[in-house]
Amino acid sequence: MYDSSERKKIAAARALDATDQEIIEKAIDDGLTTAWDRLADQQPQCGFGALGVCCNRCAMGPCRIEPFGKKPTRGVCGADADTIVARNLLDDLATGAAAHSDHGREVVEVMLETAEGRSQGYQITDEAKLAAVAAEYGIKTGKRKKEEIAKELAHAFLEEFGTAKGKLQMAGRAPAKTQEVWKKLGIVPRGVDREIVEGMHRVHMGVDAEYTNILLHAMRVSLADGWGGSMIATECSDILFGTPKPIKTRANLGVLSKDKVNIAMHGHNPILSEMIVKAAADPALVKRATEKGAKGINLVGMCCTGNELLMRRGVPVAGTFLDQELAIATGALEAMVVDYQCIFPSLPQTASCYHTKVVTTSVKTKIPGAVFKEFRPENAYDTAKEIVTLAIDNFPNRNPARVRIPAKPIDMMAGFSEETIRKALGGTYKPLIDAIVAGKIRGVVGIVGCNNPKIKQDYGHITLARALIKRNILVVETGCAAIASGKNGLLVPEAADLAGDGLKAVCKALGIPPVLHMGSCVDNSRILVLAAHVANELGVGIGDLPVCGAAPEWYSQKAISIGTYFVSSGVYVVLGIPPKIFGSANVTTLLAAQLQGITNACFAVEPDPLKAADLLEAEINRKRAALKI
Ligand code: XCC
Ligand code: SF4
Repeated sequence: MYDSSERKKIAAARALDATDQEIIEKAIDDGLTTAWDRLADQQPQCGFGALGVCCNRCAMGPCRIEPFGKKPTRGVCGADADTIVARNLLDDLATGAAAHSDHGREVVEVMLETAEGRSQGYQITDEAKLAAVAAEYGIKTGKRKKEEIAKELAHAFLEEFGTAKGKLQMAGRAPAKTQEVWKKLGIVPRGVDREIVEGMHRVHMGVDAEYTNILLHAMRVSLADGWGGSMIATECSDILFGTPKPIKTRANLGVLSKDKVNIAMHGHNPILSEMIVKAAADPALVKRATEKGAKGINLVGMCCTGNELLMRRGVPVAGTFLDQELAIATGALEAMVVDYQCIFPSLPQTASCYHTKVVTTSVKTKIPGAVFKEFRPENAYDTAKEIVTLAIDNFPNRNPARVRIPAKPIDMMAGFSEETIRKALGGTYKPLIDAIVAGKIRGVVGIVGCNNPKIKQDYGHITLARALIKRNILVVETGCAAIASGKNGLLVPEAADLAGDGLKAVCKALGIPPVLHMGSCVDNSRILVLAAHVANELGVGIGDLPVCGAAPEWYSQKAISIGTYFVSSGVYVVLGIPPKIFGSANVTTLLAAQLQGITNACFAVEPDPLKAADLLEAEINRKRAALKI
């Protein structure tokens, strides 16, 4: 057991945010085991694994390569460090691309079922976007019913997954010069599923052994994600639920309510969380909540499904990836409802210390100890009502003596879709381009990705964002990075005061924050589209723009795919957590140097966010100089 000053010290080392620290202390007090404790239990972590030189691919293994040039230098099959490291990276990347894309496919399926009248509670909401995207696919719109157009578009989207056309339609959104680079490299993405499956094929023992060839395919898989699966997820979600517009909401664990039924929605796909939002507004359920002694129903989001909800509905967000256990540790949560991705398998165990029920909803994500309520589009609304009822009926089990809710949520603004940004600028990016040419804004950095208990929660995101805006670099964000900024007060227009004079003036004139929340992780596609528009207006490639990316606290395989599609599209990316590649000098050199000569972008690894800011600024200056601005 720790005394109170020890607890404070531990909490301060684990998280940047005071409300998180408060609940970390409570969790320690309550005797919970969290990700931080489990990371400590794992020490020392396997050095072979960390360097990427461990292979467990086939039954002749597991094998590992001695990283310092001694024996063994090859696995049983004869694979060397280059092959093993590259194959492991492709495997991780393909897993991440599959996660984004399978999520995208589910949204398309709901759109199709909705268009055919087979879903319950959904509708086609954004007709303007439907028409615009349909036109890109050559689908006639005119006076046709929105359902007819949506049906045809859904089929066209599904084609992108297993297309026989030989080229992803969505990837045609990239500037010609960028596509030219892909063509030269032979990595034009052909179909979402195809690239992922081919990736799985290539990592099988005895298939691809040449690290450059493996990594080129990894780039192709990532492009099929960013310009395919993820982009389709975003576009289709906008059509179904509306394209985000600027919206105000609040963030941190203080968004939980002491007298209402608290339901946290955690995971990724808006098709579940949107329906829970709808069900929670059902008058019969609101009445039931009061009958159980609550003052109403309080919905909060977590992680990316939280981002989907706050972008479109202004639903308050309880926190990032490392807040999932803390939300339960408040003792104030009646239910945590999840779909998939980034859900700790330990949640039911954490919840068992309180009254909280963990509800799984996807056949793809079952967790021992959770309540499973299968969520299908045909009876989505009924299932959502059942889940909300389950939470309401759990309210009387809350033990007020074990509840602790931090006092103050922080105001934040979100909803900066590409369309919204373009519209705010007057329909073209010329004002942004002018500001960049004039040097008022030096460039743009996308800060994206997760938390990782290996770095103090949110410290990397916030330190980097603050350093960049001070240097007049506009920051756009998605995923848990964006939520971190929300919790830290960077997503309000007043935060412009923290920016350098040039950026500050632009933000004040437009009434926007210096850090723009652009959505969930699949919404990194919004950043790609924005970059494509700007590049097209200038007649250059994305690789020519003073635009960079950073993932200071990433943990997920999805982040590997995201980083790689940015680099493949010409955007330099700095990682705060080292990828498992350092066991191969060749792979490392290719990713951290040689790629620059090909896509005009590469990866860098820099755990110190202030030094990362220096690297990003230097890259922006390099690209500005090449543009002669
Ligand atoms: Fe997951 Fe998307 Fe990472 Fe957050 S940022 S930890 S992937 S929730 Ni996507
Ligand atoms: Fe070992 Fe080769 Fe099998 Fe990997 S694929 S486990 S290196 S034999």
